[in-house]
Amino acid sequence: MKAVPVNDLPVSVQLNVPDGTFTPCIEMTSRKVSDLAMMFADQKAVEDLIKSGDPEVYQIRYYPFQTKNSDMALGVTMILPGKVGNEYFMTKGHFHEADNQPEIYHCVQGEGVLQMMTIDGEYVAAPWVKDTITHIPPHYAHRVINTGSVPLVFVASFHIAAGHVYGPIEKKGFKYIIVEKDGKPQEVLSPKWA
Ligand code: S6P
Ligand code: ZN
Repeated sequence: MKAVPVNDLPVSVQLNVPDGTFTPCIEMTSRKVSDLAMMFADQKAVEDLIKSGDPEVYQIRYYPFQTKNSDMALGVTMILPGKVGNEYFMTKGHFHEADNQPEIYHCVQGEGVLQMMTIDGEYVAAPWVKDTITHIPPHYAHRVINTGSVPLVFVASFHIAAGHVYGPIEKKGFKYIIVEKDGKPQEVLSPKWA
């Protein structure tokens, strides 16, 4: 993530909820199916989607509020509606590098699930609708899944010092995956944990 000059003055940005954009914004990252290839259970579906144009799964917009002695940051994520095979579009998911770093997520549009899990596999899933706000304590990896038909947009507040660790989730994923069954989202044990 980009570093910015220290600014001790108040800063406001203006959020456009429907598409998760805000102004001004320091950095935008787009993740496609190929960036998340190892995260989905159905590898044949991953290959087919990549061949047919590698669709975008989500966008993250970031603003670091770095002052002389504080380091809050804002991240707004917009996850498109869609599926890989029967598994819904989702974020990669990560642990924080610093083990005393929590985070607050606020779902401002859409519906889905926030999965949280410790390195020992202690798992909690929070069902999400518009205006659900969740505190993610330190030590819990976190991933958001869009189970709805419109873009899911959520606002994250965290410290820049939190950092990101993707490795353990890339290898083992979360204990459960969320798939569509009979037109509805269903939580099933991940093949990587079976
Ligand atoms: C940062 C915060 C979010 C995520 C974003 C994308 O700590 O949790 O801004 O970075 O939702 O998820 P991921 O797993 O691709 O970083
Ligand atoms: Zn985080």
